Amino acid sequence: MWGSISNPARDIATAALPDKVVAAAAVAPDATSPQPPVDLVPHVPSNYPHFTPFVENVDQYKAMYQRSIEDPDGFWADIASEFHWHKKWDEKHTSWNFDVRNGPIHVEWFKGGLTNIAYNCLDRHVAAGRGDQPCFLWEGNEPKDSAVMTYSQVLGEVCRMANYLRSIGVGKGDAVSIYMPMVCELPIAMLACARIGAVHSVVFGGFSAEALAGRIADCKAKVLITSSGVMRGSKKIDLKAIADKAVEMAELNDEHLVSTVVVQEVKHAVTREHTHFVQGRDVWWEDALRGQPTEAEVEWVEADHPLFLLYTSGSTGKPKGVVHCTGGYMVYTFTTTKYVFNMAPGDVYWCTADCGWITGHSYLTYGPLLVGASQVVFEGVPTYPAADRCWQVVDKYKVKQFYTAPTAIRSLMRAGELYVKEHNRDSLRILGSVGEPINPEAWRWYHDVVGDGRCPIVDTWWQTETGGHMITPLPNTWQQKPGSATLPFFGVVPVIVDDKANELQGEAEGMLCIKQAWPSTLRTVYGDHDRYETNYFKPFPGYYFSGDGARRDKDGYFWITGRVDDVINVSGHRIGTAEVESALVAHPKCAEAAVVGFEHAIKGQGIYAFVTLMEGESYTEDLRRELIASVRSHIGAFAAPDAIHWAPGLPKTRSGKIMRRVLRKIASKEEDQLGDISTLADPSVVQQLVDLRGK
Ligand code: 6R9
Repeated sequence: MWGSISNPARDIATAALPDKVVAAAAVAPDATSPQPPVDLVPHVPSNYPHFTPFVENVDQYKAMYQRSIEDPDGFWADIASEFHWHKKWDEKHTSWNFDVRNGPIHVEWFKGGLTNIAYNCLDRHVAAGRGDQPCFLWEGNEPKDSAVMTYSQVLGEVCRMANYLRSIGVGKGDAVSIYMPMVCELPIAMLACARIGAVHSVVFGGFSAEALAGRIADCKAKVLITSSGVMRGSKKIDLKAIADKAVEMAELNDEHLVSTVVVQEVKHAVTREHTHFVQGRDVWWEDALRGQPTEAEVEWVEADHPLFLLYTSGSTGKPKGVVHCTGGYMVYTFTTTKYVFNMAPGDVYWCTADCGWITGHSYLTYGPLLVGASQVVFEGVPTYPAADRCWQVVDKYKVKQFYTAPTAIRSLMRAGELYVKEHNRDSLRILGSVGEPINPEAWRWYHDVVGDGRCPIVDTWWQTETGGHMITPLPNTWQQKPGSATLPFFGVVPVIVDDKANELQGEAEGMLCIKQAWPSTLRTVYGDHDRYETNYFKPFPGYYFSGDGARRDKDGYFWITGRVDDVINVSGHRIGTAEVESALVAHPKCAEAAVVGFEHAIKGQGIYAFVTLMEGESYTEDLRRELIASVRSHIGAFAAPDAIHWAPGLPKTRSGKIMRRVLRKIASKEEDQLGDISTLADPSVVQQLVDLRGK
């Protein structure tokens, strides 16, 4: 059965696939080819009668999947042929080593090929006559503010920005930092970098000056593109003031950084008159682009030329600059966008993520434009001015695919059904979830209330490092189970391993690893290939280690159980406990800090900090506030601890290692389930901590 297409009625699916993919997928694999770990559930007849999936059933999926992992060169080349390549890739274009025991880790896709992702996102569609189609449907923080930009208009603006960047000496391989709110100029700036082969580094607008400074300095950005300000709900944020401070801090150690700051004016937040401007260094976006032609030469880059770096938190040290490269990332984000959201050109799609995170890169700036969708770019928050904002916007633009995070779903669920029911939502076809495990209760509410039971849910598991969806349902192709990300996408070979890197078969629970390279595999950690190998490939030799735990059930479905390292997932944002700890310890009155996650009804996980003060300092509310402020200024408001627990001492082993397991139990009030604490150097600290709870 594996490898054959059993359903003959697949005309629609076939129409949506490159012919060669379908034809080759129908060829049964030989006996020596990798076999699926367990059999999959049979396809259950459709629950969604009005919905026709591109991949019609599980058998067709299996055939395509099988080919994708056995013949990656052929499978992905067929899809890549849909794009414009200035020079075609070599016949055998992939090569990788995922095993540290066999030498340096390296990954190559579309070797020999030259292309440009911005060209494929924009020029290709304009050339095909889609220039007048809306590309961005911008929806401001206030419901009265909105704007539409067509593909031609976006292309024109991208070219003008590209020309300007070139005029100030930015070229192939140079890093550009971007620190902006969700205005169309943000993806435009990203695409302008891509057009000239510059490497963008977007920093989420919620990060503090210090966090931005670290990211500017690490990649040695020549230019910073920012905005005057932003309204977040009813709060005004002076982004430029933060950016100024960041540039100053970054330059303390290296005066050759940022030579130009481009400032885009967000009039409804902070006007020009109220923006601090550094003569000779700063330039207004409008002035920079004035007189620049709306056409710009394309920089054709090698498929493995870096497209961007994006900083993400890990369990140790400072955030890592994850590097993604052009060709593989382009083909993979396109393919996942197309199949996971069942998206056709012209579909109206809305992803609520910010471009500061990977979801905004892959499923806002790049994937949907590669498909040719019209997409909502939303500046605001889901609960402003009221908790019905999302559904009002869905109706306004007739959104077909909606993609958001469980934390948003839970907060809207709490606001109540009435907000949803006030709006009709009949344009919706697919509902996506990303960022953290979705609890079955939120899943059901999303499915039954938001989608009126008509829309399949795609619970997509992936990471900054993976660039695109890894384990995800294909909508209406197989049966869903609330809370499970279900099955691997094409080209992805997930395995569950035990502590000793043994692969576990069948039903199993353990560490989630990936066995072979997929097109958008991260290529390195910027400036630190050793760290790349140590973090991702050394923990379980032979595999990429995700940092997540997972369980595989009897039907082969994957259930992500959450991070197994010291990373906390707060509202879908990854925060390293080490980063929060060092922000706390930076306060002169803090001697030591230990941070753990705890279950939070809305955010998924909250941040719980145990703090030991310097000798002679006392516990006060003011100090608690100062400690939280320290985290806000070192990282950003989104990383502020939810709880500070005073700790005269921390539970440590005799070798001085903090036992976080014990702290987690205390944070979640489960000290009756501490287990064996006999290895603690001083077991009495546990009772002291319990006594100080809530103090
Ligand atoms: C895309 C993104 C990655 C971490 C990842 C995991 C968690 C993301 C998930 C999920 C369960 C899902 N995660 N999607 N857990 N189910 N559908 O969020 O990237 O910010 O790098 O975070 O998020 O723990 O390891 P990133």
